[in-house]
Amino acid sequence: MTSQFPELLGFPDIGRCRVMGVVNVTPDSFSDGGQWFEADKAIAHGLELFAAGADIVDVGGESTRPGALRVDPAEELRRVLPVVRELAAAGPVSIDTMRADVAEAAVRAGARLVNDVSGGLADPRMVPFVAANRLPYVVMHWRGPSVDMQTRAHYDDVVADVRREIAARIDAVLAAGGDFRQIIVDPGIGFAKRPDADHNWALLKHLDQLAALGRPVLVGASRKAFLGHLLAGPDGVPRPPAFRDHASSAITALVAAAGAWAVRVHAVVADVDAVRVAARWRAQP
Ligand code: PMM
Repeated sequence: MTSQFPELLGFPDIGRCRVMGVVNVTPDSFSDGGQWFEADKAIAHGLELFAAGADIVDVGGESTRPGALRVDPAEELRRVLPVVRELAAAGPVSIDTMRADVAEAAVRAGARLVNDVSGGLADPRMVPFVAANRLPYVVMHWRGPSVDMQTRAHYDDVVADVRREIAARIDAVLAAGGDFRQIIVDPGIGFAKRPDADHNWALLKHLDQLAALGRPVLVGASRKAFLGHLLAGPDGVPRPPAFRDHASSAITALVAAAGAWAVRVHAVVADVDAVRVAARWRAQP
């Protein structure tokens, strides 16, 4: 990947990979389910992430773990809005949602980036909304709802297939009148990707193929199942999510050195150092 990030509306280049800290206002996320389900706890956690050096805090009210069912839209709004409003006063906030109504309310409450794991496929009103408002918009690779997404983890060539499917979603944003410079792409680590196959590793190793689409790349690998699988003990039992942070930071260093625009992570502190190491690494001729 090149040393400069492509221009992104609303987010000037800071010369290194950004750290996006995660606040899941959900009872059931795989990584931190229930810990930040109450608004005051979620807000306190988001403020801690900013204090620890997060460049962006990503607030979500719907779990997308494999097998998860959709949350009711009114409940999703109830979960995220007070948290977005409070955190947006402290720093840049992104809203992690597949719903245009939730995105719109969150943007009104101060969110500056829309992170849609469905890449606009889940809600037909999402792409027209972000396009009309020229909002920075994460287009993640997605093949359908979490409830049975792992049944769709079939690829001829995972890197080429994911790239082609993301390119189609970029085209959808442009066809709706959107701006190329508002788009961020994301390979969707763990989404219709098998933890015991090459899928996630191939995408991470070949991020340059995704970057060749001409847009900044966001990577969300933190605590995901492929790391639990890698770090399984001699009994073959996957390492639990709470014990995957060192491996997550190692991924941060690797993808930041490879030119990722941002990493979406849970633990933040080590990742903040990792992106600085990677920036220095990249600066060295
Ligand atoms: N992963 C999760 C949720 N939102 N958003 C983006 N852009 N990329 C991701 O990989 C991603 C995401 C699921 O992880 P979590 O349950 O720990 O939030």
